[in-house]
Amino acid sequence: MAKTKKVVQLMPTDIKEELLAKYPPKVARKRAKQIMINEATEAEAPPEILANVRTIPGIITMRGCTYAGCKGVIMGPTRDIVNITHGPIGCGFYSWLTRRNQTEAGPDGENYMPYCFSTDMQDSDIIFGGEKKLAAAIEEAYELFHPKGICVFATCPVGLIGDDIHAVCKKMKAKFGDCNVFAFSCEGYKGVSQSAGHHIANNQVFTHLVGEIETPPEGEYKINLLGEYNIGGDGFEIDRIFKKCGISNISTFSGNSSYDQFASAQHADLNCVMCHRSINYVADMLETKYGIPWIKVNFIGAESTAKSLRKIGEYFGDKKLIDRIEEVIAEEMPEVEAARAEILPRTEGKTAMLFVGGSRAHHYQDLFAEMGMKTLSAGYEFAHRDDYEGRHVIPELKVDADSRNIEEIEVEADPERYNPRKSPQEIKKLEEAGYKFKHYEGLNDQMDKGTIVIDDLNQYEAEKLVELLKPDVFCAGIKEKYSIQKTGVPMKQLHSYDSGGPYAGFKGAVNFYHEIDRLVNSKVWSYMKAPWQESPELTGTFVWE
Ligand code: CFM
Repeated sequence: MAKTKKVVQLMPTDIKEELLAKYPPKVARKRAKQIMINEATEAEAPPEILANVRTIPGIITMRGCTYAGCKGVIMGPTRDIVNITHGPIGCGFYSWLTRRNQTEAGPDGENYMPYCFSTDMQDSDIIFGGEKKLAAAIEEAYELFHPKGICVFATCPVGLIGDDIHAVCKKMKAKFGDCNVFAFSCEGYKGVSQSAGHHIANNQVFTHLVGEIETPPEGEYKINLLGEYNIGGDGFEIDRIFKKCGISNISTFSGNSSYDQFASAQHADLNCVMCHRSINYVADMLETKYGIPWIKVNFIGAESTAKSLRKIGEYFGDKKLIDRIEEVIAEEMPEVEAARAEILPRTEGKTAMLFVGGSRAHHYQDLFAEMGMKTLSAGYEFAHRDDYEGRHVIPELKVDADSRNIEEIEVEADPERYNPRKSPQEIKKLEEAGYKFKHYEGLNDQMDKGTIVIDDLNQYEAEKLVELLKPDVFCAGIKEKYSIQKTGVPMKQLHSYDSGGPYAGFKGAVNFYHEIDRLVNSKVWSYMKAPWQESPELTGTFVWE
C-alpha cells in the first residue's frame, strides 16, 4: 500500500471534505469545526478551532480519562508518595508503570513507583460504601512504608456512590500526624479528557504540598521546571544540562520528583514551563501567591534547547551565567551538528504527521525541522484553544458545563511569602528588549500555510489522512501504532518513545535524528501485506472437519 503514489494534487479543502464525507450530517458539522486548515498570514489570524469539547459517542478517540491525567500524568512520576487508587482493580492495574516516567530512587532509596496500590473495590463496596475500606488501605500503607505523603485517587464508581474521600484523608492525616494525606476527585468521567485530571491534580498539589518546606534549598539561579515528566529519561538529560550551566533546578513538576521538591518549589526565582497544557495553572498560581514570574521553554530540539537556556540566562542577567551557558552550548553543539550533517541528506524533504496529547505535537516539530522534515498535519488529543491559537485567546474561552465541573481555586498573594522576584521596572525593561513572560504562541503559528490542524483525531480519520497524504512517518501513541503500520507507513510513538529516548536536550536530539532516519529510510513497512490484501476472501475450517 505504501507503494501507491502520493496524492500531491489534493488541496487541503479536498482532504477536509474527504475526512468528513462518511459522517452523518450532525457529526460532520461538529468535526468540521475541529479540522482547521491553517491559513495564517502575517495580517490575519487562522480560523478558530473547536477544542476541549466532548468526543462524539461512537467515535474511537485517542483520548484518555480524567483519572489518567491526574494519577498517571501529574502524580505518577513522584517516587516517594504512595498513590492509592480507590476503585476497581482495573484502573490501578492499567495505570501501573504504563507511562514511561523514569525516576532515580534518590539518596534515601524511597521509591514506591514499582508498586500498584489499590482498594480493589468489590460489588459490596459499591452497595454499602467504600470509605472504611479506603481508611484501612491508607492505614496499611502508612504502617508498611511510613511515607511523607499518601495520595488517594477517585475512579468513576467512587463519584457515583459518593464516598467522601477527602474526609477520610483528612481524618487519617490528623491521626498519623507525620504524613500528608490528601485526595483527588478525579473520577474518569469528570472532564472531556485527561486534561481535566491535570487541573484537578495541580490544584491539590498547590493547596496541600507546595510551600510546606520553609528552609530554602542551596544553589544559584534557582528555577522550577514545570511540565516535564521524564519520559524515557528526558528530565535526566535536561538536568544534566542545567547542572553543567550552574542552574539549580529546585523542583520538576513532576518528572523524577520527590515530595520535598514540590514542598520547596516556592523558593525558585523563575518558573520554566515546558508542557503548557498540563501545567500553566501552576505557573500562574506560583506567580500570584509567591511572585515568581514564568516563561515558556522547550527542550525538545537542540536549537530550542539552546534558545531556552539563553532565555534563562537573560532572565537572571548575570554575566557569569550567560557566559557559562554559551560555553555549554559551544561544547554540546558539535556532536549535534555532526549527527545532523550525517542524516540530513537522507531526511531532508521527508514528511511527518504528529497527533499527540497536548504539547508534543508542537514541540516535536522543532526536531523535525532540524532534520529538514516538513509537518503536513498535526493536532492534539485534548489541548485547549490557547495551545493551538496562543494564550491571547484565553479571555475568549467559553466556560461550558464540562469545564464548570472542575474546581477553580482562588489564589491570593501570600501575606508573608509573596516576594516579586523582579520589580515592574525590571520586567518592563526586559519586555522592551523583546523578552516574553507568560507567553505561548501555540501550535498553529509554527505550521505552514495550508497544513491541516485537527483536534481529537480519531481512528477513522487517522487512517484516512495517512491514505490521502502518505507521510513518511506518523507520530502518535500505542493505540494508533499498529493500524498505521498496517497501512505501510512507519509509526513512532511520541508518548512512550517505543522504549527509546531520551529525545530532549542535546543528546536527545542526536538520538531522535538517528531513530527517525532509520524509520523514514527503511522499506520494511512498504513490503507489508495484510492477509486480506493477498487473498481478499479468507476461508477457514473447523478442527473436526
Ligand atoms: Fe504534557 Fe506530557 Fe503532553 Fe500531557 Fe500525556 Fe505525556 Fe503527551 Mo502522553 S503532560 S500534554 S497528558 S507533554 S502522557 S508526558 S506524552 S499525552 S503530549
